[in-house]
Amino acid sequence: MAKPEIKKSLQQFDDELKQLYITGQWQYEGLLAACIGGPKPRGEAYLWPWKMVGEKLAEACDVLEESVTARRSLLFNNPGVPMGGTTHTLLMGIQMIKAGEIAWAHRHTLAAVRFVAKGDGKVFTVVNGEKCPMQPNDLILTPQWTWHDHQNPTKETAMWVDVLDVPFMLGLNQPFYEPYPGDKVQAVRDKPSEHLQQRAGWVRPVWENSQKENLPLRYAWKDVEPQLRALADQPGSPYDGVALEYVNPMTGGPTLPTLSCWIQLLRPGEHTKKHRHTSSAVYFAAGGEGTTIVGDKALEWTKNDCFAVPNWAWHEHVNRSMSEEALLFSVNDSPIVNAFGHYREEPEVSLRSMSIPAVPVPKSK
Ligand code: GTQ
Ligand code: FE2
Repeated sequence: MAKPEIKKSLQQFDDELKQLYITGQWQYEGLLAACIGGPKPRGEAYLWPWKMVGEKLAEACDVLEESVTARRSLLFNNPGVPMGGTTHTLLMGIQMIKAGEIAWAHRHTLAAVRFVAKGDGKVFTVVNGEKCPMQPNDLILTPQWTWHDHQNPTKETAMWVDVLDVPFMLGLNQPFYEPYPGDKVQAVRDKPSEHLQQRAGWVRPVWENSQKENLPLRYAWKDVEPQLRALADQPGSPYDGVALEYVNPMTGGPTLPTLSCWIQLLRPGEHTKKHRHTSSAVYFAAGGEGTTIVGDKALEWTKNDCFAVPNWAWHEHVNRSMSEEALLFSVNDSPIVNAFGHYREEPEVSLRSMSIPAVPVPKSK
């Protein structure tokens, strides 16, 4: 059979396709390049020092007169994430609320967590009518589409770390937002029998269906700290030290569908082994001083510093002090990565890989 006459060159054909908003797979150079050799870490290892952020927050208190519905929150943009975000999925910031102020009630599809840096327990966030006191190191959840307002009836400025799944949610184009109708603040559940938090506890009413979403709302430091202390003599994770995940007791799963929160104790002089994983994380130094080495960059942190560890970047943590403990609060996107079975870690999967201590048996004589 005679070969059909070639009427146009491949180049001409590709140009024609382009006019029609089509690309031939052979032209899709970016796809192959992106896949070969695995992910390039998205964003940079970057640190926002408290020394600078604290000054800017103080200025924000003057410039932004009332926190109102526009929260007085300084949000950290990773210089390597042009779309905006502290990592490619997570947004971290520090929010400050002056004495007597109210951050108005609203809700959004973005999920958020708050880790308290300054507050005396009379400061509170209301979540779906539940009053959640905010004491240092308390973790308060405002899950997706829950009403929330923040109030500071004290005489002191309060502040906390905000972490939201903003870049992930905007990537999926799922933003919805509503101000609370009619008032600055939402109605509060005042009957103890209608409080939500204990419905996530050891016992629950037999006549109610158990709600798995939006519970619990508060992890009080007074409950978490003793657990952390009690586990401090264990070997811990070789990569993360004595790291605890804030679990959802209703599902047994992560803190929120998109966010996993961790509290991590590095013992004096502890230097963890180096690893990398497909989840990204944002950190808040809650105490002590240390260095997190990410690739060839050393992030030196002290209390109230925030930093980002991009996904698939090699990293290790060091407690620089030989006498003091260091405490890191962090939030990672492993629930998103895990939801589709994409969690990978090198040199080994360390999460949930070790056995619980064995049943003690007396030594034979
Ligand atoms: O406190 O409700 O940092 O809605 C960003 C968005 C805080 C909040 C942020 C928010 C909030
Ligand atoms: Fe909000």
